[in-house]
Amino acid sequence: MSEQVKKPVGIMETVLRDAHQSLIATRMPTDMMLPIVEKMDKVGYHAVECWGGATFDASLRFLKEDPWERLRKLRDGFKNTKLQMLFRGQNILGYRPYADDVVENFVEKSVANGIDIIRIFDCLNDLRNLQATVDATNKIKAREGRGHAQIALSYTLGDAYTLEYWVNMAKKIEEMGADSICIKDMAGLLVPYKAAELIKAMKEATKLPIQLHTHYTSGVASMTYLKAVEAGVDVIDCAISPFALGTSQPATEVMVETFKGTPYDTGYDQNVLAEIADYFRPYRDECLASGLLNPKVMGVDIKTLLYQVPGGMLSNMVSQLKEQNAEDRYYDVLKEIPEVRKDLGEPPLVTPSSQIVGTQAVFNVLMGERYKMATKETKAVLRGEYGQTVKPMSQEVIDKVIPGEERITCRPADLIENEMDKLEAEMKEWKQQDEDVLSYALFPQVATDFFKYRQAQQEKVDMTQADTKNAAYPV
Ligand SMILES: [Mn+2]
Repeated sequence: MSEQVKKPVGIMETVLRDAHQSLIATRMPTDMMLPIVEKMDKVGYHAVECWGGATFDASLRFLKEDPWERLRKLRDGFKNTKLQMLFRGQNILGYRPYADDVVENFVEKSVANGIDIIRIFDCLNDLRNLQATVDATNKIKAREGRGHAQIALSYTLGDAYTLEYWVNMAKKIEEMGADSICIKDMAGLLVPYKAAELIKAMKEATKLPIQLHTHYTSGVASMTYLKAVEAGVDVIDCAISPFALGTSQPATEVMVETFKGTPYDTGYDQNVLAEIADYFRPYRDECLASGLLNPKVMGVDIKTLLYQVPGGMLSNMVSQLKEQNAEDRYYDVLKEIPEVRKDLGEPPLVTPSSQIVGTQAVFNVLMGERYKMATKETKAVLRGEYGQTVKPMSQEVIDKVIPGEERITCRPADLIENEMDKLEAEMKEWKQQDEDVLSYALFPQVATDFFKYRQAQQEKVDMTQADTKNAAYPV
């Protein structure tokens, strides 16, 4: 590119979603967010990610907040900035596949309450699991002129994941009617020169804008962004410095400064960014002091690159081994993880496939025989209930774990009947807004507990008398 041609890179700010999900278990309350919204709205971010992922679950479960209410308040404050959410394809924001009517309804309500851009991913990169969400978004776009469907490819390494694989996926995404593509590198596996190669090849294959999402876990992320931007990536995901680095994203201010005076100059005002950082810094200190932010997650974890296992999955595995008094088997399990992943068709390791592969690897090692016991989820993956994997699954393992059982090859949601009416009937005594049905659909127990809490609050129950531990609120 000649020095004269300007191509400012966009930044999506993640502090209101992924940054606090990655560093402080998604515990930032709405009250912490609202006072800084007006300032954040002045930056000119490409978008602010503020919803979806674990924020929905954590709001209801731990913060006793209505996530829909949070979204409406943020929408009120952000007058000029696009709001983005993360959506797990057919699993929406939950952990099981839902019928298409729930997916469509959720997309409708997300946009109606303030979301502009929906980033949709599938843990197997099975694009069929993303079509219903893309279609629902496009329907709104045709009707109202707003709504943007971004398909995210879960980035991973392995024999099947060649440059051709990613390029073909980019072409298919364009055909599906998505508005943009994201490369979602949840474990920080994408190294700088590979990123340049990947972005260049994908930009040649598609006209769609490409956004890059990574985590600082392995320590290479800001260099990866530099090479990706030089190769033509359109948007990068960053977090304001007090909630950047470690298991979070590269720091916004650092990337802004890096590209200053180059064709990629963001044009953002460092003074405004500094004020935003000043606002969040005392909260970071508070999180450190309370232990909510563990300094351990702020370092470089090079094991991520060595074993290609996301950090969260490693810590899960360690706690599972601890429970079984089998911490000495750590390295055996680490060796078993890629084997299980291969047996299951070499999927990316991202929620929920990461938990499925990790737990099965622990079982295989501790039982002394591979697949002597298989989890419910491993069986479901082998039956095809999560979708199609990039490589075939091991026939030997299929024969051992689900002998003689029927396997499905269709889009899994084709077998799920519409369920909105049934869900609404189940929860109608608590319904105060249409969105409540969707909260209930995703987390039936947690949402019901929240509805009880909400009702108790509205009826001015003395909360000191409420048995919050057992979610019992005297009404
Ligand atoms: Mn992420």
